[in-house]
Amino acid sequence: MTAPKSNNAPVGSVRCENTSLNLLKANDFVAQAIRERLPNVLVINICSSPGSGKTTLLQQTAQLLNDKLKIAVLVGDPETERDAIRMKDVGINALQIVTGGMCHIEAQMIFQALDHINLTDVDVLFIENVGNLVCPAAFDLGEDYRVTLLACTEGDDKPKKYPRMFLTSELMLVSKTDLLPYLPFSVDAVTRDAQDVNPNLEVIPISSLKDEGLDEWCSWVLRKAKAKKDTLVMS
Ligand SMILES: Nc1nc2c(ncn2[C@@H]2O[C@H](COP(=O)(O)OP(=O)(O)OP(=O)(O)O)[C@@H](O)[C@H]2O)c(=O)[nH]1
Ligand SMILES: [Mg+2]
Repeated sequence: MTAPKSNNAPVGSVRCENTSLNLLKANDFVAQAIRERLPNVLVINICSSPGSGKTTLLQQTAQLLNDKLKIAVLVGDPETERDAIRMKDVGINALQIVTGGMCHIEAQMIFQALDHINLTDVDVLFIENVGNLVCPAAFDLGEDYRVTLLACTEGDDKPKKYPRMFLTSELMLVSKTDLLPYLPFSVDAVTRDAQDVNPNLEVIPISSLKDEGLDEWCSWVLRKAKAKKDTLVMS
C-alpha cells in the first residue's frame, strides 16, 4: 500500500520558547546521582507513544534473556499499576511508578524508586517511560541508553514531527512489523527521516507478537550489558 502524498507547502507557524530550563537542570543533577548509584547496572530508558508495545516487548525480552541476564523493570504510568502487574505475571522483578497524571518520568521518581526495588545482582534495569513522544525526551533519567519504539500503526512521519525523542535516542525499534502488510508505512522512509534527525541512530524492526527482530534486539542489549561491565573492570 502507498500513503497519499501530503503537500508540504509552508502555512506559517509560531515557534515557542522553552521556559522550563531550571527544572531540567535540577533533573540532570539527580540523573547524575542515579548514574553514580548504579555503576554496574546497565540502565535503558524505553520511550514511545502510548501503546507502541513497550510492555509486550519487555515481557518477551525478559523471557528471551532469562538465562543470560538478570533484569529488573521500573515502569511509569499516569494512573494504574497495570503494566507492573503484567510484568510480574510473567515473573519479572518490576515496580510501578505512578506519576499522578504526569506525562513523563522525572529523575527524582527513579531515584526514589531505587529504594523500593531489589537490584542485587541485576545486570539490566529497564525503565518503561510513560507513553508520550514529547515530554520524556527532555528528562534524563540517568540511563546509559535511550531506546524509542515507533509502531507501524503510528505512521512513518513521526521522527520529523517529534525530533527530540529520536535525536536523544541511540536505537529506534520499529515495532509491530507483523502489521506492515496492512498499513501505508515504509520502514525505509521512517529510517531515512529518523537518521536525518540523528545520523547515529541504529534501527531494528521488530514484532513482539511474531518474534521478528527480537534476536537482534536481544543481541544489542547483551552487547551493551557486556560493554558496561567491561568499562567497570577497566576503571
Ligand atoms: N500486532 C502487534 N501488536 C502488538 C505488538 N506488540 C504489542 N502489541 C499490542 O499493542 C497493544 C499495546 O501494547 P503494550 O505493550 O501495552 O504497549 P505499551 O507501549 O506498553 O503501552 P502503554 O504503556 O500504555 O504506553 C497491545 O494490545 C499489544 O498486544 C506487536 O508486535 N504486534
Ligand atoms: Mg506499557
